[in-house]
Amino acid sequence: PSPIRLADYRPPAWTVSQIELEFDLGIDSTEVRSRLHLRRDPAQHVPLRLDGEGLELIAITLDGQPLDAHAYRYQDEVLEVEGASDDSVLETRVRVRPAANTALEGLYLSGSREQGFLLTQCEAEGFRHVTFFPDRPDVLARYSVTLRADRARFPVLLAGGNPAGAGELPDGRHWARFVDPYPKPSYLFALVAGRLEKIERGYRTADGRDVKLVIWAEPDVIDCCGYAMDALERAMRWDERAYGRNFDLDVFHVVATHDFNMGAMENKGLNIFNAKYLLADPDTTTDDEYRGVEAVIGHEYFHNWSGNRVTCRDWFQLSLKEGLTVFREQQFSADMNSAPLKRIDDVALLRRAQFPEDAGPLAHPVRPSQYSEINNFYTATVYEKGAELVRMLAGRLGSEGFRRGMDLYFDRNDGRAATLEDFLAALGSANGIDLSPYLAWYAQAGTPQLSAAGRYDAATRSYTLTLRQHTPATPGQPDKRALPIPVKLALFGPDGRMLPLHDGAAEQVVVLEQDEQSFVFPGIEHAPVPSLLRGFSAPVILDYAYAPAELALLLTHDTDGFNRWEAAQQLAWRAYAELRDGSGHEALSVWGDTLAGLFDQDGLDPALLADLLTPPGEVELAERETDVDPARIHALRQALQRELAARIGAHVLAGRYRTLEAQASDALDAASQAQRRLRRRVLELLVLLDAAKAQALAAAQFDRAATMTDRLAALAVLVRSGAPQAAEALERYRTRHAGNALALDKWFAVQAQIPGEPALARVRTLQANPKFTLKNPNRVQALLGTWARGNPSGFHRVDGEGYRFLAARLAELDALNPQVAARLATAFNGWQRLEPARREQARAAVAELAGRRLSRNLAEIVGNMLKG
Ligand code: HT7
Ligand code: ZN
Repeated sequence: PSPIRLADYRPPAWTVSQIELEFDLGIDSTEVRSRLHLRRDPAQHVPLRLDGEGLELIAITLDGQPLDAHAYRYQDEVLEVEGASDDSVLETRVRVRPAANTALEGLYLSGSREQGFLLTQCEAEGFRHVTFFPDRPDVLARYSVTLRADRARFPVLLAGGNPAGAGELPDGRHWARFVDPYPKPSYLFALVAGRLEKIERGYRTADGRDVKLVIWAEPDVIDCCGYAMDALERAMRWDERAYGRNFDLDVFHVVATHDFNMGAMENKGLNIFNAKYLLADPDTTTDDEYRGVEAVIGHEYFHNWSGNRVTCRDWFQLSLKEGLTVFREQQFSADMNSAPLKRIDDVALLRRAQFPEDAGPLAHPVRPSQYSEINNFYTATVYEKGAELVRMLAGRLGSEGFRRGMDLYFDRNDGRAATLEDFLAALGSANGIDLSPYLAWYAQAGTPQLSAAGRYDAATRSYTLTLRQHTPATPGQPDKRALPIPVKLALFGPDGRMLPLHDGAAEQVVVLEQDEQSFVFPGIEHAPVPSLLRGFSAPVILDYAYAPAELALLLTHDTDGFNRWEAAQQLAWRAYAELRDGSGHEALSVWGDTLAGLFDQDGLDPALLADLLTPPGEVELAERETDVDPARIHALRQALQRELAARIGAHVLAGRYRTLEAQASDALDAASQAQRRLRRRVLELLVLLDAAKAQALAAAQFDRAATMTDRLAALAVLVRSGAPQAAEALERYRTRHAGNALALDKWFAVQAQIPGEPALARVRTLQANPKFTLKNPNRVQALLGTWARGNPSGFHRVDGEGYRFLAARLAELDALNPQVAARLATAFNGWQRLEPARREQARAAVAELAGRRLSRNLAEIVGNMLKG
C-alpha cells in the first residue's frame, strides 16, 4: 500500500456532528447499531466514504430508507454510500467478534471466556473495527452510547461520558446509557463490560465540580488499586495548580486489564490501563513500578486537556498530544519525587531508546512526513524527543511565559483538532516571541552533535565558548540545517565554586542558532570549568574535551544534580574507552577514585549515589561504536564496574551493605526507596569482587525481603551472576507468585537477562513453559522483549541463533497481534553497525522474515530496517 503523507492532508469532506451507538454485547458476537448525523463540506464534492475493517454488515439505511445493494459498496476497508447529503442520517447494523480478536484493537475480550470482560481500544484506528465512521482525529462528534447485555455475565456496563440512564430488559438482560457532552474524535471512544469490582472516591475540582472517581478491576486484584487512586487525586490537584486545568465530567472511570498493547489509554472519561501501570501492592510491586503507576496515571489524566479537549488534526501531529503530555507527566513526577533523579531517569531513557532510533534505519522526525502504519509511530522519538522539544520551548519562555502560552493554547484550541503550528503560535503570541524556528526540530530527524570548545584570556579576563552543531544524515534526509539549541551553562572555578557571570547570575542560557557561534563571557576571574547543557537543556550529543580532573570537579561540586551525574557518565565513557583500547588508566583512576570518595560522603542522597555509581548501559556504549560486538561490550562493562568496586573496596561495600540492611523497611517514602536503590547497586558491585560473599548476602536478602524491590534485586543478582542459589530462589519465587500475572512477568524477565550465550537456551525453555503465551503482550515483553531489546549480549549471538529464533517468534506473533510484533521487531535496530559476522546473520534473518506474508505493521518495520 502507498504511504500516507502529511503533504496530502485535506480537511474531511464529510463529518459527523452526532453519533448514537447501541451495542448488544456478547463474547463471540456483538451487534453494533450506529446512527451518524452527517455534515457535508459544501466545498467538496466527493461521495460519502467511511472506514470499516472486518465488519459484517447486517443492515444499512439512509434517512430511514433501507439502501439497495447498488447504493453502497463495502470493499477494501471502505464503505461508500451514494445519495447522502448534508444533514443525512446513516444507520448501520454490523456484527463484530470480540473473542476472535487477538490483535487487541477494536472490541476484544480480556481474560478467559468464562471470567474475562469486554473492552475496546480505538487509538489510533481501532474505531473502524467497531463500526463504520470517518475514523480520523479531525472528525469530532457528540457520542450517545447505549450498552445492552446479559446482567449475570456483564453486570458492569461502562462507556465514556456522563451516565444517562440504566435499567432492566427482558430475559435477564440490562442496559446502561452514557452521553458525552464534549465532541470528541473516534479514537477516544471506549466501552467496558463484565464482572468488575470498584473502589470509589469523591473529588471536588478547584472550579467546584463534584466528580466521582472510580477505579475498576477484576475481583482478585481490586485490593491493589488504592495507590492508583491516590496518585489520580494527586495528578488532578497538580493539573489544577500547575496549569489551571479542571476535570470536566461528573464521573471519571479507570479500568485495569491484563491484555493491552501499550501502557494505557486516555479515552474520554474512561481511561483503560494495562494492569502493569495501575495495580500496586508492596508484595509484588517494585519502587520503580510504583513510580511508573504514578507517572502513567498522571499521563493519561493530563491527556484530558492535552489530547482530548484539544486533540490532533491528523496523526502526523501525534507529538502535539504525546510529547506535550510526556512533558507534563515529567513535571508532575519531578514535583512528586526528586527532580534531579527524574531528569536522570528521563535522559537515560532518551539515550537508551530514542538516540538509537534516531541513528538507525527507523529514524523519523518528531512530526513524521509519511507512514504506512500509524501504530508504528508511537515511538520514543514522538514521545520522548517530543517531550524534550516542549521542554526547550518551556525553557525559552520561562515558567510564567510558558504558563501564559499554555493558557492561550488551551483557550484558542479547546474543542478543536490542532496542529503543531497552532501550538507554537499560541506559545509565541502569548509572549510576543516568534517560535517558528523551533518547527525545524519537529521536521528534522537525527540527533544533533554539539561540539563545544572554551578559551580563557587571562589578560582580558574573558572566557569565549565556541559552539558548533552538526546533524548526521538520516534516511530520506541527507542534508540537515542548523537548529536553535539552547545551552544552559555555568562556570566553575578551580576550587569548585561557581563563578558569577557578568550580570551576577549563576547560570545563563545561550542559544546556538547557526552552524557555529562564539559567546564571550566577560569578567571571569579564573580559567573556568564549564558546566554545559545543564539539566540536559537540549536533546543533543555534547562533545567537550574535558580533562578527567575537570569532570571530577563537576562530579564533586556541580550544583545541578543532573550534570553531576552527567560528569560521572562522561568519566565512565572515557574509562571504558581506555579499557577497550588499552590506552592508559587516567580516566579510570579519576572516575573510580572520585566515586570512592563520594561513597562515604555524608548528605549525598543514596539514590543519587546509586545513579552516580552506574556507568552507561550496554546499549548506550554500543551507540558510539562501529563493528559492535555486544559480548565484548558486556565483558568490558563488567570489567569497568569491577575496577570501580575495587577502588571502593570490598570491605567498604560490605560495610555499607550491612548499614543499609539494618535500615531496611517496607516503607514507600523517598528515603526508604533511596536506600533500597543503593543497596541493590552495592550488591551488584560487590558480586563482581567477591561473588561467594555477595551471593550469600543476596540469598539472605531474598529470604527476608519485605518488599518486591529487595526480593527482585536479590534474585537478579543471583540469576545474572550464575549463583548456585539461583535455581532454588527462582523456584521459590515462582511458587510464591504463581497466581499473580505481573509478578510472574518479572520471573520471566529476570531470567531473560542472563548475560551471554546461555540466555537463548533459557529463553527457549521459558517459551515452552505453560505460563508463556504469545497472546499476552506483557508476557511477550517480559520474556522476548527483555531478552531481545534489553540483553544485548544474550540476543546477539555470534552464531545468529538469537536472530533466527526471534524472527520465527515474530512471524507467529504477527499472525496474532501485529502491533506487538512490529514493536518487538525493532530489536533488530542497529544491525548494520554490528561486527561483520553478526551483521550478516542478522541481515539474513531480517531478510528471510521480510520475504514472508506479514501484516502492514511488521512489513513496514522490517522493510525500513533493510533499507537503511
Ligand atoms: N494514547 C495512547 C496511545 C496508544 C495506545 C494505547 C493502547 C493500545 C494501543 C495504543 N495505540 C496508541 C497511550 C498514551 O500515550 O497515553
Ligand atoms: Zn499519551
